[in-house]
Amino acid sequence: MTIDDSFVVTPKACMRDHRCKSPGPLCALQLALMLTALASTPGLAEEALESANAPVATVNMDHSTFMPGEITVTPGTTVTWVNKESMPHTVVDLNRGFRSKILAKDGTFSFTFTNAGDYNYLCSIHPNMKGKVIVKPSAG
Ligand SMILES: [Cu+2]
Repeated sequence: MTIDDSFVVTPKACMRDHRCKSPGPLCALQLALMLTALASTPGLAEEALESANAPVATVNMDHSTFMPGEITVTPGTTVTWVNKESMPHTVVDLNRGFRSKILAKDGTFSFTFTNAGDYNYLCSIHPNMKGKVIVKPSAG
């Protein structure tokens, strides 16, 4: 996966790595443009966040438990569930936003959360095995 350099450059990175073709002011301009995009258009903001950080999180399944059972992420985060045990499990959103196939040992399922909200899910094989993903924009 390639990341557009224009979105990963920060003033600090400029100072440290000299990755910008021109010095400081252009970096500041790029940052300002990015922040403007973040502030004004939610759709672009999500794309920018995704390219800038490509945030990821992992939830393990072991002992018929989602761990962590509750996780808070920012919009654009890709959560990957990993089944650590031989017991088969699934990941099923109660609101049908996502649904994995049956995951054998070492099987994984990923879903990218673009919209803020609470996502309660369970394992359809073991309905008592529940988890929750909370998606909310980071403060500031
Ligand atoms: Cu299960």
